[in-house]
Amino acid sequence: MGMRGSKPRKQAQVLMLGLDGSGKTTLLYKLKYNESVVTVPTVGFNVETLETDRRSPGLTVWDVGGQKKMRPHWKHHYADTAGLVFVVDSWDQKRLDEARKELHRVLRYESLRGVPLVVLANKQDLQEALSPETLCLKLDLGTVCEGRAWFIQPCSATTGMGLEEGFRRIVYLMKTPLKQTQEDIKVKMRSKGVSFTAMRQILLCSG
Ligand SMILES: Nc1nc2c(ncn2[C@@H]2O[C@H](COP(=O)(O)OP(=O)(O)OP(=O)(O)O)[C@@H](O)[C@H]2O)c(=O)[nH]1
Ligand SMILES: [Mg+2]
Repeated sequence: MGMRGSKPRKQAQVLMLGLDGSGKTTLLYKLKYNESVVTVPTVGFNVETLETDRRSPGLTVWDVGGQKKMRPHWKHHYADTAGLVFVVDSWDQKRLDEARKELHRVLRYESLRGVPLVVLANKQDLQEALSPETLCLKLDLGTVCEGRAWFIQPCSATTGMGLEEGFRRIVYLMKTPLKQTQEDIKVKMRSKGVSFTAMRQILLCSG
């Protein structure tokens, strides 16, 4: 409850989806409590609030189970979603095609039109994890993200690397018009020394 005279903080709903085992629940609890929890496959969903800076809305994050039998329930969460986070296991190349199909299916929903997307390229602590640039191409983000602000963030739910950046990024995308986010991403890529070809591929992806 807000103090007398102070406005209650706005909350924005972030929906976190991804295949079973991609690491959604692990990363949610790492972010919230900085703890490495032992998870079981989520049946239903977990919901947690995350603090943000004072000028941004707080986040209510819905982590919905990703097993095949859970996926028909994803759509029940679309209506009030302000930002979408899709978690991918960057190590599990065998299931990338399945992840691509599910992501594309989600993004086709009319109620998610224009909702910003952050793809979390999780499990980067594992050797042979695919890079975000490779994942961007394999997930065919270029075609599917047209007209949508999006970003791909490497991370590890085990070490915590990249998690805060990923959620800061979704807050930023939710607040900023599409054209400006594309310009900012170009500048950021250049400053990180991303090669011209890789940058072109990524920016072609971002439409
Ligand atoms: N090495 C490594 N393992 C991870 C990482 N994130 C999650 N895991 C492991 O991956 C397994 C699945 O993690 P969960 O968080 O339960 O996956 P989930 O996406 O919530 O799965 P569902 O609830 O079934 O949708 C667990 O054994 C985690 O310890 C990571 O960044 N690195
Ligand atoms: Mg889970």
